[in-house]
Amino acid sequence: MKTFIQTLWVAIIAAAVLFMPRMAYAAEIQMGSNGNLVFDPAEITIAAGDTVTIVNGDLPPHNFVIADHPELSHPDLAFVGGESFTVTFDNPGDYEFQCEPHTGAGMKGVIHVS
Ligand SMILES: [Cu+2]
Repeated sequence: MKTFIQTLWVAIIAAAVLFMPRMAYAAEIQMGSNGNLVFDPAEITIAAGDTVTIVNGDLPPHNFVIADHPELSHPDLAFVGGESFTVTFDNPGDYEFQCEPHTGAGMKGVIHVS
């Protein structure tokens, strides 16, 4: 019985270690990182149901627009550094996003949702 309880504990701890980071996963993308007109990182891979927080950095204003997905976009311009918003991606796919004022400067990226 004691061995069974010990084994059970090991299994519970192993499961917690395996699944905890998954449950708590939330990616962050910075806009205008280090004074450059970029998203940082510009490419990430997340799982369906994960949340991405987009944080305003340098050289505002910025926005976050995914063509064909207005429900996931944040077209309002962010003017204040540190301003942030979160987007939850429920469906798998590749989501190409851009900052409308700076698309010509190459401020774009992609989120892969597996
Ligand atoms: Cu921008």
